[in-house]
Amino acid sequence: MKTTSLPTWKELAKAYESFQTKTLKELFLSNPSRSNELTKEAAGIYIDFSRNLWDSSIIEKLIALAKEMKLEEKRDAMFSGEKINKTEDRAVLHVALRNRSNTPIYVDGKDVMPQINEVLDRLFRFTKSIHNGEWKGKTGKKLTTIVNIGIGGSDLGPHMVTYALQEYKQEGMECKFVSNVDPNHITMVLRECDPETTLFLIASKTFTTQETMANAAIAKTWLTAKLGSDAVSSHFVALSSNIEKACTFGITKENIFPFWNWVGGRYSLTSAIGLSILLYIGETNFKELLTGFHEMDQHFKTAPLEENLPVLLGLLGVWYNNFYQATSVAILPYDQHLAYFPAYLQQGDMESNGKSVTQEGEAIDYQTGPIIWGEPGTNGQHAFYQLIHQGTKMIPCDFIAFAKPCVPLEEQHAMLWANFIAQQEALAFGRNASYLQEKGVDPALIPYKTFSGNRPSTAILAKQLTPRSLGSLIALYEHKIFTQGIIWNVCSFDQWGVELGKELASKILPVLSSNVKELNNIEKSSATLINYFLTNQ
Ligand code: G6Q
Repeated sequence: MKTTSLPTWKELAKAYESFQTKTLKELFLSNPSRSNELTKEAAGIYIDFSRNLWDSSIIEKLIALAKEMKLEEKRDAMFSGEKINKTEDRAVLHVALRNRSNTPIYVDGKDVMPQINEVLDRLFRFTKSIHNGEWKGKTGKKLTTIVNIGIGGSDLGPHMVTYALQEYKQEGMECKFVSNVDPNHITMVLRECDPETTLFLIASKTFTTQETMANAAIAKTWLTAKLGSDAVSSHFVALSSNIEKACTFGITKENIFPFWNWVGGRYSLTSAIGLSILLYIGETNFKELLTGFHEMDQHFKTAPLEENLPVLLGLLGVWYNNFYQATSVAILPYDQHLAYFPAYLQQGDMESNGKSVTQEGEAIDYQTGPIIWGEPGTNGQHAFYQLIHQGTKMIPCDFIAFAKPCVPLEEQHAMLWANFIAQQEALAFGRNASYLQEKGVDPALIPYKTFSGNRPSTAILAKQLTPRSLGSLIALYEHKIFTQGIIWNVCSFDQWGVELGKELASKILPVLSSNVKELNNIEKSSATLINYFLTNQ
């Protein structure tokens, strides 16, 4: 079914024809209660949607489209454990991992909650034993440096969250991440580690990922060279759904924390994959994180679409992506703790909705997932905001901020907030030529100093960055992505697009490493690169 042939889509296209000439200035002037009407709050997250190029009539039409695409039914299907990931024949149940109300959720007729709770309990017990020193390294020392070895979904989430929640870290704990197959990455990290106090978490759902297996092998060699081969059992644990492969690597069964095939990599940070987070921030904070996720899950599941934050955020994105033809979305956190949040969302969004066939396998002739990018403010202001303010592209921006700082530097936090507000005002209302004339600006410079305004932004706020608000914020985006996937009628939970490159790399590797000059099966253009590599060793 093509979304673009639906009556509600056609309605929106018609509405866009007349709406596209409206400016934010006009929209605010024509409706004095616009700010109130377009701010919504749930699960500790407050969103001001008012500086966007839409109004209640457009929202109504977008919601009609969501209903026509059966968003509510499909959302309920996800929450009830149906196999909505059709191309992999899997349920999609990251919401079960943080189901703090513990209501049963069935997959193939079996309630998954007991196994989730059992693994969580094991993770909590393990964490306690690391923190109280009951679990020791081979030489009897406490393990205080966690090295998570994983990539993609087994890295980005834990990395982003541990960085974001560093004010909540358990005393003495350090956490490092190795993901890239580039040998520089593991070398840089191991250089800073003491084998006697380091715990390696091998985070891989499949336990076959080339990068992770290569880095895990290097870590094992490094450790055993210093502490002997019997050190592995006290310095390595696995987070995986492939118990057999983890055992073959040399990790004992008791040291493997499993998760399940209905947890997608990029949605896995609240599964065993999040052990680095748990070890770093402790059980109480980790439970708060889960609660934040759960609160937003519940809101998404139960709130009417008109009040539903992830739904509104998702529909707004569809409006820009498909009608205004905006190709990207900037994620601009005004909190340095969220430095890795844009990169995390890049995977979450682009791997989920970067698709060009429908759920029925037909080619798509409309735009799907946008490009996600961004950096923390205010850094971005001195780098790429120029293009957002005065460039030729429309770039809808998500501005994220927290009212209360995590560190006691209120004055500087106010500076941050002044910038946060000012940027959105400048984008929305710009600065026109007549104002500049009145101010006596050199007429020759007026075109350069004019800001067109009318550039959309959404303010996403919470009182403070806490484990709970972070959980809600992440879930907000997860469900936004879900909403958009339903509208675009794509399977948001597979990632076939990463396979071809992997396959080709495995064909190229033997040529690079064994110096076999057998280039017959290699693409001509790649042969040039191979030759460059081989002749410059
Ligand atoms: C995410 C993807 C992908 C995956 C990595 C790592 O949704 O599935 O990013 O997480 O390829 O996979 P493993 O955890 O199996 O090593």
